[in-house]
Amino acid sequence: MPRLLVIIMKVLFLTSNKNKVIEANQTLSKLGYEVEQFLIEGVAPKIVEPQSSKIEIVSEYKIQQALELISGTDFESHALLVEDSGLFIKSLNDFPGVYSSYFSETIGNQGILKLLLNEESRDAEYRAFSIMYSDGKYFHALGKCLGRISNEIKGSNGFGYDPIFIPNSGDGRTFGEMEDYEKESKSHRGESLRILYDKLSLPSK
Ligand code: ITT
Repeated sequence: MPRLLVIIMKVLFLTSNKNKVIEANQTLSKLGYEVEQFLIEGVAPKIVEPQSSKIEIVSEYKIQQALELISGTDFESHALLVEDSGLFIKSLNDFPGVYSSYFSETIGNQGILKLLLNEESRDAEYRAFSIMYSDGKYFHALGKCLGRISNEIKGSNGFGYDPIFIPNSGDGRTFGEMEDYEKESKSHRGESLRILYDKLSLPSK
C-alpha cells in the first residue's frame, strides 16, 4: 500500500493573546498548518505597537518585529504570523477599533454597554488584519464580521468582546454563547486566515 505523506507546516504566531493562537489553530489545522505561539524561553516577547488608528499599519509593525526576533535563531525557516484586530462600533465613530485591547482591559464589556445606552444604532463589526511571512514572501488578509452589540452580557465562551457581540450571520446569540466551531466559521479571524491560506495555495509565478 502506498504511504500517504502528510506535510505539516509549523507557523509561529507572535501574539500575547493565547485565545488568538487557539482560534488560529482551529482554522489552520484543518488546512495542514500547526500554529504555535512565538515564545522566547517560554515567554511571549513584548510587542511594541505604533500610535496608529489603522490595524493594517499595526500589523505591519508586528511582522517586522517578528522578523527581527527570529533572525539568527533556529526558527528562521518557520512561517510567521501576526494579527491586529478590534471591534469597530458605528455610532461611536469606530471606537474602540485599534484601541480594543486597552478598552477591553479597562472599561470592559459593561463600559461599552454603558456608552451605547442612548444610542439608537448598535451596529458594529470585528476586523482582523493578518500577515503571514513564509518562504521570503508576505501574505496579507483582512477579515470582517458584521454584527451588533447586545443589550446585555451573554455567554462565557470566546474572549474579549464576544459576550456582547452578535454576528449578523448567526441566530441572535452572542459569540460568547456559541461553540468554538460556530464562532470560527463566522468570525473575522476565521475569514482572514482562510483568505491567507487561499493566497498561500496559489501557484507562485
Ligand atoms: P497581540 O497584540 O499581542 O496580538 P492583543 O489581544 O493585544 O494581542 P490586539 O492588539 O490585536 O491584540 O487587540 C485586539 C483586541 O480586540 C483583543 O484584545 C480583544 O479585546 C478584541 N478582539 C479582537 N478579536 C476578538 C475576538 O475574536 N473576540 C473578542 N474580542 C476580540
